[in-house]
Amino acid sequence: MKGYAGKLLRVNLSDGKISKEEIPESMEREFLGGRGFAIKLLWDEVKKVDPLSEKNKIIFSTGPLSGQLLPSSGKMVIASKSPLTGGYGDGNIGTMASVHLRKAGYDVLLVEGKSEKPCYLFIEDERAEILDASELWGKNTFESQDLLEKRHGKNSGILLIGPSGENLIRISTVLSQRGRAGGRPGMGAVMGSKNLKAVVLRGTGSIPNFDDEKLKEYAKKAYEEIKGKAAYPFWMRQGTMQVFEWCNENNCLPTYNFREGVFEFSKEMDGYVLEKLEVDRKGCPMCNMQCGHIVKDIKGERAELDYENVGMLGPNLGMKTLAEVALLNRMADEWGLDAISLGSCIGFLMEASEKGLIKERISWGDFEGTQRLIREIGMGEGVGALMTKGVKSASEEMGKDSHRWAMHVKGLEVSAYNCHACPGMALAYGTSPIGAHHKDAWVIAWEVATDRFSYNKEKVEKVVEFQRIRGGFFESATVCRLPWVEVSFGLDWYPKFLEAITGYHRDWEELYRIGDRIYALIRAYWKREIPAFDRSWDYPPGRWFEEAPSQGKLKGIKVDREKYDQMLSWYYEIRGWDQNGIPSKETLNRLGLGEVSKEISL
Ligand code: PTT
Ligand code: SF4
Repeated sequence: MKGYAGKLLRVNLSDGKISKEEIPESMEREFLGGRGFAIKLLWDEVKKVDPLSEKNKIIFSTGPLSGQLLPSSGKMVIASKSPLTGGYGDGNIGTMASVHLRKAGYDVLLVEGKSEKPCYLFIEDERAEILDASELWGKNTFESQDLLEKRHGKNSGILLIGPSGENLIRISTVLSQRGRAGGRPGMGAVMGSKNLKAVVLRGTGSIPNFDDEKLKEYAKKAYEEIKGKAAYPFWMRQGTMQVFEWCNENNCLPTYNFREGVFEFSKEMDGYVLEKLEVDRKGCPMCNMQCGHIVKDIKGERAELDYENVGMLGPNLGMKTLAEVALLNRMADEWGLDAISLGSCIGFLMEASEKGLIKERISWGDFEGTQRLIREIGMGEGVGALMTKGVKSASEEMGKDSHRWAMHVKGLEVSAYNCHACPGMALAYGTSPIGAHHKDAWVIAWEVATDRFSYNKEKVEKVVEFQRIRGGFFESATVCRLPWVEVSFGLDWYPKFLEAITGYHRDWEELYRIGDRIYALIRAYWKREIPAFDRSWDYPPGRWFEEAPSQGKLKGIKVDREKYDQMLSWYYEIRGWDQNGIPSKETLNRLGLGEVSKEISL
């Protein structure tokens, strides 16, 4: 189909074989790209393997909209069987690597096997080589990025891991461009397990679109429309950090390991403080909403801040200033640790220390102690060894009811929204296809603006609708969703873009169906890889049901378990899944996934 390179580059690090493969047109039609391609490949090729063994594969996947001359299109999905959760895992990263992969003539790069020695991949159009990375191994992501840019030129797309990925710490992510990060469910550890330090991409070709002139015309109008939106000026001032103040006002800020929803030092680290500290701005390719806000941290180093990082490394740990948080964020980036999971792990340790469950003394707001913990977690040493596999595993090891305040779903740590009074958002976390990430259904703003306390079916429908658009469409077309989410850029643009690119008209109904297919296959994947997988995996952490916050206007409120249970049942009904959250035979057949039933014994 037009708009796709139609090619996958397969690199086997065990035997050094590199091959180009055709992507069947049926896969483009049924799975669109990005996450869709990733789950199809994992379903077909990665069965019942240890995620950190050489049998696992890591997929760098783009969609028809990636790398195009269109707003916010420089995105890529990185997916694998997750070493953190044991199920499907992926992340979405904004990077020049996306553009270069497409221009080099590929939609997907798939890496399998394991190199004997540290290596990195260099791909430049037709050329693809596995190169020695011994000089890079052990270096942090900033040093490695510098070195690779020196070697291959600044205009390269570079994806890399830090020392934590090398050390197989399962909360390790993949970094690019000194501050873009993607692959929360341990994608950095998967690269580490393959001795793969980095991927460097350079492409000089063009994407074979159906109608480039139309696309140019659309792009011009679309960029203008975005700039003209009422929300645009404030977005340009604060980016994702505009959410910080809103969260505090609405008691959703993750505070003291999600015990509270409001923070006494919030005025020291909100979007207005960011504006004062900002020294530079950057972002993903092709974007006129550049949301990478760079500040100087407390030691004068540059750090890129986003709301999630600040929420999890700030109030969640009781830090008192944004400059301190910036330093912790910079450390997470250097080590290649996912900042959300890192904040959750450290919050868990602080609470464990307060409760006397570990020997180490680390109190809320202990800035020096937190830096030490980051190093220990990155190395898997000292008390950090407890966190090698994230908070779920740490709480299982610790026992003493600590699972009640280990903030995760399916093993992935909860991102920065406290949901004690947001049952709809709690359901979004519970049913997210990778574990507790907000990316598939950030319903919280809509929920707070409508009726945050109710448990009605409309909320469940909203979760499904958002998952279809965000988790289905944006992750598979593989473009940034923020123009739509943050400045109300019209959704009706996207079928038009797709048609100009592929020459094939797909309306939203069909795009929803593709999203449903992807979701059903991801569900089936969880079930096949974890036979015990059932309804109990779709619940948010115990804390939101059992322990109400003691501060703020919503003190005393918690999620009602029975009512949550009802919402979950509605959710399964809408999706056509059984009451254990497994797609029924009829649903699989309807979505063209009939073959899948056999492998999950339906
Ligand atoms: C994403 C998650 C997020 S989501 C943030 S901040 W956010 C954290 N950023 C980290 C970081 O930085 N350093 C670090 N060491 N760890 C980090 N972990 C966290 O990772 C990001 C933007 C943002 S900023 C968001 S919401 C949107 N996410 C999108 C998405 O998921 N899909 C999509 N189609 N478009 C999106 N647009 C926005 O992209 P994960 P990025 Mg990221 C320093 O990948 O695994 O999903 O985790 O991609 O290039 O950094 O852009 O308030
Ligand atoms: Fe990247 Fe931000 Fe632009 Fe999205 S809005 S493409 S995350 S810079």
